[in-house]
Amino acid sequence: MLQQIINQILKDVEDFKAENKEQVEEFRLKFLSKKGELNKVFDEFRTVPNEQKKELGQKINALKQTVQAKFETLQNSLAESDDDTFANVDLTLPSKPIQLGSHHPLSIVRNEIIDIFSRIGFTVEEGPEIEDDWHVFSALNFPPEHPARDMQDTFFIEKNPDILLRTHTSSVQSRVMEQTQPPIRSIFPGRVFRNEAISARAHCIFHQVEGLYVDTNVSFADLKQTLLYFAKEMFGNDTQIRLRPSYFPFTEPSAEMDISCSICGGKGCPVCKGTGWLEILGCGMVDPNVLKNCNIDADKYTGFAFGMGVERIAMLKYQVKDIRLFFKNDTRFLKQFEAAK
Ligand code: 2NL
Repeated sequence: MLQQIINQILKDVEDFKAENKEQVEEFRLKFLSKKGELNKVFDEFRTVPNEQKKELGQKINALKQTVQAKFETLQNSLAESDDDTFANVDLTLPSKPIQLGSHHPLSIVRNEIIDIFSRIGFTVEEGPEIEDDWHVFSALNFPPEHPARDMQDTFFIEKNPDILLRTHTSSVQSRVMEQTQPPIRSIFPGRVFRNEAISARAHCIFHQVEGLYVDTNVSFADLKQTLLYFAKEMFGNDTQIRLRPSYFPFTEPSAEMDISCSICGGKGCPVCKGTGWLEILGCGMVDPNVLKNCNIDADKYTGFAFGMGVERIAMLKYQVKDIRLFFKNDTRFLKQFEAAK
C-alpha cells in the first residue's frame, strides 16, 4: 500500500516540469509543504507494522532525498534559463529610433518672418491677448461706430465693452509707442481673435505678424523697399511686388501688397486665379492721429506699418487649401513639415 504511494510520488516527481517560478512553488507545495505528499507518507509510516519499518524507512528517506534534489534542480534550471535569456540579448545592437515630432507649419513660417526682419534690425515685441478698447481700437484711430467694434466681429469678455480679445496685434504697437520714444523698429507676432464663422478660408483664432517703423524721415519709399526685401527673402529672389491703394483706420495712405504668383511665376494659374498676383499683406504710413494718441510728436516723426496673416502665408507657401488643417493637430498633416531637431 505505502509502497504504491511511494512509487506514484516518484513517478510524479520525475514527470514534473516547471517553466517558471510559480510552477516551482507549485512543486514545493505539492510535495514538500506541511500538507504535502511527503508528510502524508510520514503519517502513513506510523501505521506500518514493525517488521516492515526498516525497509520502508529507507525507501522513504531515499524518496525524501529524490524530492529535495528535484526541487533544487528545478530552482537551478530556472535560474540558468534566466541567465540564458539575458545572454541572448545583443547589447551591441543600436536602440530603436526615438520618434521625434515636427515643427508646426505656423511656427516655421512665423520664425522665418521673425528671422527675415531681425536681419535688418527689427526687434520682436509681444503683449497681452486680453486687451482693453483703448489699445485695440481707440488709440489706433478706429471711430466710435467702426464695425470692427461690433459684437459680431469682436469677442468681448463678460459683456464688458472695455475688455476684449485682441482682433489684431496692433494693440502691442500702441503699448510700445506709449512706453518708448522713436526710433522704434519692431515686429509683433501673436495670436488674434475674431468672432467669425469658421470655413476653409477663415478661422476665429489666427496668427499675425505686424511691423512698425517710426523715426524721423521715414517715407513710403522705405516701406516699399523693406517689404520688397521681405517678399524676396520669403518667396525667392525673383519675386516682384505690387501695391494697390486700400484703407485701414490706422494708416494713411494705406495699401495692399501683392507678390507675383510663386506657383506660376506670374503667368496665371488656379492658385492666383489667373491674375499672376497673390495678396499677402496690408500696409501704410502710420496715421498722425495714432502717433499723437501714443504721445509721439507727429510733427517730428513719421512711420510705416504693415500686417500679415501667418496662416495666409503658410497656405501659399505649402499650398494648404483649408485653414482648419492648422488647428486640427492631425499628425498625418503635421508630420509632413520640418522635423524637430
Ligand atoms: C492686414 C493689415 C495692417 C497695420 C496693420 C498698424 C499698426 C499701428 C499703426 C499703424 Cl500701431 N498700422 N498696423 C497697418 C496696416 C495694415 O494689417 O491685412 N493684416 C492682416
